[in-house]
Amino acid sequence: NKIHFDYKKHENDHLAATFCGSTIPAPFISSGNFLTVQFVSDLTLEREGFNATYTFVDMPCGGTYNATWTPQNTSSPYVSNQSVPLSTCTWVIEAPPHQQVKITVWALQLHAQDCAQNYLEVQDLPEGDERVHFCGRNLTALPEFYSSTSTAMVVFKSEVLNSNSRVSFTYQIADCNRQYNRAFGNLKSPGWPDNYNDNLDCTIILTAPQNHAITLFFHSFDIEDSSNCAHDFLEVRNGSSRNSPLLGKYCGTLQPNPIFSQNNELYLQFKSNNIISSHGYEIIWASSPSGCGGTLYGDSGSFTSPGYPSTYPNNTHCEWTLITPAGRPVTVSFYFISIDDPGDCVQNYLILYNGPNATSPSSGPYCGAVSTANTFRFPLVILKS
Ligand SMILES: [Ca+2]
Repeated sequence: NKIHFDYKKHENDHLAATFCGSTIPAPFISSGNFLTVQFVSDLTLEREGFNATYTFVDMPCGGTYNATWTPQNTSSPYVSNQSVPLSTCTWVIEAPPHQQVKITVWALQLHAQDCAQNYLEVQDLPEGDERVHFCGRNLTALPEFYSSTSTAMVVFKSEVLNSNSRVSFTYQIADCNRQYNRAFGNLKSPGWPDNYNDNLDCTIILTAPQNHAITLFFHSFDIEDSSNCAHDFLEVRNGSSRNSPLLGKYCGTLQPNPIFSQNNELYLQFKSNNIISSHGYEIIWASSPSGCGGTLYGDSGSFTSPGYPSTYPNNTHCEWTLITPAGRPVTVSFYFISIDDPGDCVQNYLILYNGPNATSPSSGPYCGAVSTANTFRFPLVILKS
């Protein structure tokens, strides 16, 4: 028979402690304004159980807040000439159903570089696709965070709270505009997997690291079909503005071919008119210095060699690392390969590794022309020509 003390709002959050026997547990302080206590007993032996008292305490920071369309600020308290020992502050930011939360961290100082004791973490609740973790020395790049669910959680952990250890951020309901400064991610139409709304005009700007080129792979696509895509459409431009060269304008249900950018920026615009909506889109994007490959992140997706369905160029070296959010094994299926090689797969080949790098056990190399369904549980895929 045991008691769980749990500062969680949803399954899979933080289990704080489990107790049984007759030793009285020490007082427990939650990190936010919620605490779940679970009492479980089995089929045998009955005892008195437990009694407990609870009260609130003034915490230095954290709590549950409702996001509004107007940005609101919150901070850890400013402590000027003393140090307050601190463990964790947790903010839970809730948006209305079917909306997302936008978090903008505009100041972050950490007491020490020990990443286990001093960090800022922002993630979806319950745990979804999005999670960012800041610690150590490099705190200059603080990208905006958009939740994929209607709730975001901000955790600030620090050994002490003082003028050199603090965080300030803004939270609000996210509109459909996005600006991502990172190497890879997923894009879903607003409301996904439900239909998108009418009268949307959303701008999405992808900025990968310098010298990277971006690839967009369309995983699902269903936008109201109309002549010249005049009603609803997704436009992709090679650059960072509305005036950048147009790479494609898409609508209907035909899945667009992958898009290979020429530099590290892509500008997407998604527009819907005032009548008829569809399912929308799900896009996986990756980037790398070689113009192909990169990290592919998500529950499921698809990817191709560079230029596909045209031919790949000579001197290709692409490495894709496949990561699933829950850390489950990755399954890769090939329906078609056409890689020209004299036959020994030494110069031109596709190879898979069952681990994070090329020292892991491999499958392949493969070359030639094959059109059978081959399935692998390997997360690293390399194409060389
Ligand atoms: Ca429409």
